[in-house]
Amino acid sequence: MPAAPGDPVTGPRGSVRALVMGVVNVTPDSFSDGGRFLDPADAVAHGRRLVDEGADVIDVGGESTRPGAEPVSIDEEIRRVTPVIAGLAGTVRISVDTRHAAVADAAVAAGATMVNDVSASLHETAARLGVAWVAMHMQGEPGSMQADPRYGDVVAEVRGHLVARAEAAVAAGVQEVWIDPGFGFGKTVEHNLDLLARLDRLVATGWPVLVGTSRKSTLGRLLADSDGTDASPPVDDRLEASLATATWAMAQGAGMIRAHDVRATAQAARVVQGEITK
Ligand code: HH2
Repeated sequence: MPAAPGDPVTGPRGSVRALVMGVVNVTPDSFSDGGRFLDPADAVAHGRRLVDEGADVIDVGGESTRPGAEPVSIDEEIRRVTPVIAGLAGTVRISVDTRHAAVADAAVAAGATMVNDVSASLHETAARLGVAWVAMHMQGEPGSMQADPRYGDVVAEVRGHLVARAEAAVAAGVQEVWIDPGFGFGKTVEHNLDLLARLDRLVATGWPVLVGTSRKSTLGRLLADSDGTDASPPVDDRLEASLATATWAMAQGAGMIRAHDVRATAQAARVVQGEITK
């Protein structure tokens, strides 16, 4: 039996609102907010701002996983994330965005209660630490994943992989498991759109689904196509597509949306749920 998602928010008509995971990247090179929150005080202030804007969870990351990103040492990743997690813990639920068990250990010691794992391999660490675990699908490694991603049936393959990882996590003792199709992680624009179109197939597994399309390059392509300019807008000018895809995902039954633009995403979540009635 899939684990229940954490703290669902129920609306006046009994509908369940999708949770909003706000992103705080303590990195010099993240594709969207790289270099803006390298100072822990700035990162904590940004996290608090996102909580005020309606974030239910703050996802703190110390390593960019954008295509071609430079790897960071474990020590450096720990040095980046732990003061920020400690500064935010107690005010909001914290997840740590990491592929490394040692970083997860340090992050949980600092106050994180969820491991957001783009490698989908840290289930035993999450079980040992007694925290929630996100299994995200990625084909390949960040350095080369966009070189030539290939699938027979992308929806079936991602679904099968995530269900197997979720079952392994429960067998290892993880109490709360989320699955995430990993938009942009070893996928072409067409793969991403197929996964989005058939998100209901992931939701139908019964595992709570996390979706992160926010500001990604596929959305830049869609916006360029939609206004006929053929020019992809800059990352911080992709709000319409981020909200459109987040709203679609919520309507398909996604339980949590990972977003940079938290105020607008949280408002969209309340609208979808029917909390706003006038
Ligand atoms: N996307 C990114 C990072 N972590 N985690 C999950 N579960 N799902 C995602 O789609 C996802 C993720 C990439 O976005 P960002 O953190 O803004 O960029 P970067 O990897 O460059 O730090």
